[in-house]
This record gives sequence, C-alpha cells and structure tokens, in this order.
Amino acid sequence: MNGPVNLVLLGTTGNGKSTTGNTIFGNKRFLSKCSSKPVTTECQVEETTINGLHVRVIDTPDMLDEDIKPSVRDKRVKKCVELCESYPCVFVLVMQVSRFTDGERDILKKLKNTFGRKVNEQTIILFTHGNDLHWAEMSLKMFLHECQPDLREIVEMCSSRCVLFENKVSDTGQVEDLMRKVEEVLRDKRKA
Ligand SMILES: Nc1nc2c(ncn2[C@@H]2O[C@H](COP(=O)(O)OP(=O)(O)OP(=O)(O)O)[C@@H](O)[C@H]2O)c(=O)[nH]1
Ligand SMILES: [Mg+2]
Repeated sequence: MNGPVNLVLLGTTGNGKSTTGNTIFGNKRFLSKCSSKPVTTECQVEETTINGLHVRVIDTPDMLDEDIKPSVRDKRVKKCVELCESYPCVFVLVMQVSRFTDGERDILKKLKNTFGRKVNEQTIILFTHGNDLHWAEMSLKMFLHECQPDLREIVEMCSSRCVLFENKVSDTGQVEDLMRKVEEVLRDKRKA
C-alpha cells in the first residue's frame, strides 16, 4: 500500500467541500447541508484506501474568508496546518462551477500565505455542481476556455489541474479522475 497522502478540501463555505468528501468515500462521513450559515466549523479527518493509496481526507471549515474573526481564522489555520504536517499533501480547491465570487479572486494568494508559496504546485481545482455545465451543454474544457481572466489565472497557476464533480450523482468516474490528478501531483513532487 502507498501513502498516506493528505487530501485537503479547501474553499469558500457552501461550495461543497464536505459533500465532495462524501462523494470520495461513497458514503456520508462529513456533515453537509443546505444552509445560510457555515456548516463545518472544525477540521475533520477520515481515512480510506483508493486503488492501493492510503488517503487521509481532511475536510476544513472556510479559513480564507476575510469576514471571519481573525482569532477564529488563526485557530482554524493552525489546526489545519498541524494536520497537514504529517504526510505529503495534495490541496483540493473546491469551487462551484457556476459561481465565481469576488472573495475568490485572490484565493490562491491567500492559500500561499497559509500553506507556502509553492502551494499551487500541489493544488487541484475541483468544480462542483457539474450538472450546471451538463444542462448548458458545455464541457469543462469549453467552460475554462470562456471563463473570466481571474479564474483562468488561478487555473493556469495550478497547471490546469481541474476536475468536475456532480455530487448529486454517484459516479465513481469522477473520483477516479480526481485520483489520477492526485497521482500526477505526487509524481511531480517526487521528481522535484
Ligand atoms: N446540485 C449540487 N449541489 C451540491 C453539490 N455539491 C454540494 N452541493 C450542495 O451544496 C450545499 C453545501 O454543501 P457543503 O458540502 O455542506 O458545503 P461546504 O463547502 O462543506 O460548506 P461549509 O461546511 O459551510 O464550509 C449542500 O446542500 C450540498 O448538497 C453538487 O455538486 N451539486
Ligand atoms: Mg463543510
């Protein structure tokens, strides 16, 4: 068995971090719900083995929003960084495909301040609400081709490592796509 590797789910509240975690496991490990308030308030770690790779999935509360009280934010960041120290990390930046917010414009800068300047080399962008694209008859490639410059810059900084998830359907193909990108990041990290 290879690993362990930390798969760290990051991003704006409500984008689907916890639900994505549940899709990875194929069952409900993390609390996720429709809510006007943030749902996850503490990091939660769950472990599994996927294709022989020992994976520690770390679900996180939003740590990047500037409206969060600094003392709360610092505590969340400290806990997450501590959890990340143990093993190699792959960061999964969870975004809603149909919604790019002002607060997300400099999300990569915030991630660099938190996890180090090379964080982009270990980051995969995971777009949720994949059915929105499906209904618009658009592929992820088309979406990225037409997306706004700020988002394109983030994608390019992460070497276009993007995956599309629809958490409302159980399709193991999407988890396989994600794991292929995870292997890619780990391979590049070993070469570096
Ligand atoms: N239609 C659709 N809904 C989704 C998808 N992913 C997540 N959701 C819904 O979005 C809502 C928020 O999802 P969560 O997983 O709780 O979001 P989160 O990022 O963990 O939010 P916080 O814990 O508050 O930071 C829930 O109602 C989910 O069912 C998706 O791919 N498609
Ligand atoms: Mg959550």
